[in-house]
Amino acid sequence: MFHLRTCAAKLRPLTASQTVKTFSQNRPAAARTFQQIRCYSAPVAAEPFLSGTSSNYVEEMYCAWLENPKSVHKSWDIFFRNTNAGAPPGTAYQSPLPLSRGSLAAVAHAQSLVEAQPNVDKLVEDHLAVQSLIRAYQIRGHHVAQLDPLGILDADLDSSVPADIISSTDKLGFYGLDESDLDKVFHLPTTTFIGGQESALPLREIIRRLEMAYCQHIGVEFMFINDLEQCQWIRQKFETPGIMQFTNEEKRTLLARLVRSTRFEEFLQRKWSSEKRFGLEGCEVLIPALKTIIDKSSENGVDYVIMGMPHRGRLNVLANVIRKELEQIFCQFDSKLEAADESAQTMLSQVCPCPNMDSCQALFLSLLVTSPQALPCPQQDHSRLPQCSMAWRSQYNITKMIKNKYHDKRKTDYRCQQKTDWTEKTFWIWGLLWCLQVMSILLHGDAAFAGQGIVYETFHLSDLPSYTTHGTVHVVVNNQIGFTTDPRMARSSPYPTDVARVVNAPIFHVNSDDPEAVMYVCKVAAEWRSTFHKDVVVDLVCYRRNGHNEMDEPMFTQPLMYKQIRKQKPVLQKYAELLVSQGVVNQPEYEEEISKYDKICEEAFARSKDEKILHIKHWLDSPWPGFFTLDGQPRSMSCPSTGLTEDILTHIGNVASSVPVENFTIHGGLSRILKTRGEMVKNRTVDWALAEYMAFGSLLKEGIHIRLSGQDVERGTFSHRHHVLHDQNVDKRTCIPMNHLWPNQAPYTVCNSSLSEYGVLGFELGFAMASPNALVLWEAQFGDFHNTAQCIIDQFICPGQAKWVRQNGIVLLLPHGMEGMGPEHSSARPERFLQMCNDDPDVLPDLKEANFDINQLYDCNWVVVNCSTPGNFFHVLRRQILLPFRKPLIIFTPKSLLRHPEARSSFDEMLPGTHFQRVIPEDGPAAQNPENVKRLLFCTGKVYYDLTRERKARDMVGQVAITRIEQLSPFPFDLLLKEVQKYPNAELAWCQEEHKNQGYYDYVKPRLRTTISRAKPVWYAGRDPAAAPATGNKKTHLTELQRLLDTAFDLDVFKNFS
Ligand SMILES: Cc1ncc(C[n+]2csc(CCOP(=O)(O)OP(=O)(O)O)c2C)c(N)n1
Ligand SMILES: [Mg+2]
Repeated sequence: MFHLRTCAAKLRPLTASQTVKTFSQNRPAAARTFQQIRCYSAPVAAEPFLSGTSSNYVEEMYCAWLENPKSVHKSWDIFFRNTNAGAPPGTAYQSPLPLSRGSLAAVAHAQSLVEAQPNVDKLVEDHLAVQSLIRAYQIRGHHVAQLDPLGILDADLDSSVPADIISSTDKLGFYGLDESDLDKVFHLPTTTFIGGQESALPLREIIRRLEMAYCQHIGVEFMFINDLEQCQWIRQKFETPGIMQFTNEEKRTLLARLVRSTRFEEFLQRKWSSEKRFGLEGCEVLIPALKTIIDKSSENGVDYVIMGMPHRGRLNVLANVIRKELEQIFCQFDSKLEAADESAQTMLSQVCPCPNMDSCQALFLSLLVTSPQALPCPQQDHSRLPQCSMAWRSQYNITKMIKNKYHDKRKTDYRCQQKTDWTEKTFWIWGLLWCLQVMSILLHGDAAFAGQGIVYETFHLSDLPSYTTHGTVHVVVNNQIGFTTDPRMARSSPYPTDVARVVNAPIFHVNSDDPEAVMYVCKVAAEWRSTFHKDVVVDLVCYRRNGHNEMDEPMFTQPLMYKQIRKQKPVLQKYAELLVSQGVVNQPEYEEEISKYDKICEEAFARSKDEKILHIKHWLDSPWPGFFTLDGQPRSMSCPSTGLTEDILTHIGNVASSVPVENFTIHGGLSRILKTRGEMVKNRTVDWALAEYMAFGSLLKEGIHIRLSGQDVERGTFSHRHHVLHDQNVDKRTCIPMNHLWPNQAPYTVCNSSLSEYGVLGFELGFAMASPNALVLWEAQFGDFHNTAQCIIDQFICPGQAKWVRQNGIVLLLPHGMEGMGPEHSSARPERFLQMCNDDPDVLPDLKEANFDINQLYDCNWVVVNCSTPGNFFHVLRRQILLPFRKPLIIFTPKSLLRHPEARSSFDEMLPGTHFQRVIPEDGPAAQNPENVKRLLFCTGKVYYDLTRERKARDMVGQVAITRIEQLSPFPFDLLLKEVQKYPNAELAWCQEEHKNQGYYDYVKPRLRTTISRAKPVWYAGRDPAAAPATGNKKTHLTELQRLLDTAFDLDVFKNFS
């Protein structure tokens, strides 16, 4: 388990005569060029050994020799001179030609020179070996870096030393070198900066400097990056001799920050020793690390940082990075604290502006914290708090939300600046500016970083044009344990951070007991982000001084590790001793710093006792200014008509059926589709795609940014949408007609996503959170696949307002319908969404209440609809924005109805004064003579069309009424009561195409019964219960469908059950 140390320290120091200066050519490092130019003279180029890597090496030396003949070894100097003078290929080494033919004296002179030089083959090999050796350190040096502060573990889970790292002199043999070569001088390749101003060094010094760069307390993983400029940038940052220097002032600041971090945890431990707080002890360096990243980024133009983090050290980050008032934090521990705000059940989402950052004045920090355990929940018995429930998943869900919050902030702020040209091009120029100002930092635990697949999913979003944040700085609190699980049982990759390699993010592992090394890598990470706008990872290799929480006994499971931890001197103490020994601070100054901060904590603690009420809104960052009243209430409790004028409908329809740019050739099939659209517009009708167009286009006119994201949404999985046109003759030339609708419209973003539901839905949720003035829609390819994003739905969308104290108007479009497409492409699982609705099935609300429908919407946790007409789909999309508050909207969208000739709506259903119909009542012959109706069938969605066809075929239009419930939740009790009362002689049945244990039945039945005070039964016509959502056999599908229709229209079928 102990690292073998490399041998450089044991190697003899250089003697004065061997100092590198002797070999210096005083060529500035910057003069080196990375672009190699083939520039040998013809004879040199023709030398037989000049092939492969050796040719690069000799070429480089040749260039150096041309600049300054003394810069290369004497032997090479002679060789180049000879070959330049005309030595034929292959002969220059063995018997060089005389410099001047015919002169015996010259022949003899040249001969003596050749005899004086060493075996040139060996020389070339040695130089190549040294090049390989340098490269080996760059690639694998981190494996031997001393990363574990405890000195007993291996951060890469491997105690062996790679064969090509020189851990003892006998390993020189790996390169065909031996001890006698240690004092030979070697020319340095351009791919290293260890020389500083020197271009050649003795081997001994080369190894020593490589060790200094790669094998101390920093392990740099970067050689997988396939961009030369980026690799050179990193090499320069870590290899340049003496680059890691700190001024005394910087050292004192670092010490002061460590004092705060450490003493804060100690204070909490003293005051609330029996509370679980998931303290930072063992990684106190996190606080100065974050502050360094923020400071450095701020210097580079960042003025808004959005941070996401898990449980570990959360209070400390709030106190010492966000600078949340200490009394506000301390009062959370008071179990008598009352919640002032509605819905404030848990103190989960803590986001706050921070106007008084000490490090940069205009900096605002938003912190999203995720786990309920770090802060005690008011009105809850702490001892029974669920163990970290979903903290982990939350952490990564937050990842995407953060990324989107960032993304959307760019757009909304851009709009605030009243930029009117919303073309994609200008947007991206602004995007580049924004990436200088807004940045995200994500914190992770080691076990979760390696284990949670969402980390991989979001890394893959990091460079996609519509999802990038232009570089997130990831900080891993790598305490080398996950709860009680040893990393060797928790991951198969060497490091917990290996997942970041897929996006070429550099990874800086650092021993967190070396605070200066930590500050240095944080500084480099921030610079990387501001230089390349890409992700970067800082892996703080640390330990966890206590158990998983303060109540846990770690010795049960990690006895040896914890014996070592007990002996471990805290990092603050170590660093203070170092600075005292260096004379940077003296002991009294250090002690004063400690007592100053302790006093701050004590005073805040005294003040915290005055806090009696918890105001959740004080912990929130973006309260959607202007959207709510100052009290946080909706500005009204009504919704205007969602209809539009004929002119607007026609204009949008015309753009939707045209190509609004010149010389743009579209596919012939698409021309036909657009032509059909044009005809529909002339006929004043819309199908599904056109209805969506009308809704989006009209909201854009009103300044609402629309973002539609998901797999293949641009064309539409079912090839019905075609929002992005592709020129058939010019590669990658596209046109988005939706962005050509109005002169000053808001932007329309439609983006095909990566094949990730979890990552992408989380991203969109964050987007929707940033502003109420954006309609953000995520479409599943098939509704079935939302299940891979279940955490986002369960933990964020469903309980959003209650748990996170934030409204969110995200829209989920979930293609759904039993159409014989098998068990993976049929069901968006309506039963799951309905089961999570927060209304009480057994309580009939006050139907006489003013604005009953809007109040219902305000009280619900989400809205679930299944529209049967394009017109209603249009209205519900517009209502989502015209409502004075925001709720998530789940829409089960159709597949076959997209092209169903009856699934059309007239403009008349979309004109001013019209609105979304929660229920579409029967309006045929049955409604004319309601007392003749024997059965009132309730249904939702596509099955309506099957039912009406069957009813017509059976000639039962007068006997069976069919009423569509378009808004399933909140349940339209008021309208359904009227429907039931209208048909006094009808028996009631619910008809659905889904299996009985699925679909809507379990949700609808008790609510319908409550509506009619349980006066009648509510029968079921549909498929039998089943485990799978649908059969894979087409014939079985059709048989099942016919059976359910038979039941629906057999007026005697329920007689035996009465
Ligand atoms: C999705 C999920 N799975 C499991 C847990 C339970 N859990 C909470 S913390 C934790 C260990 C996390 O280890 P690590 O990521 O290394 O962070 P550390 O606690 O060591 O800082 C586990 C398994 C959880 N909260 N969420
Ligand atoms: Mg851990």
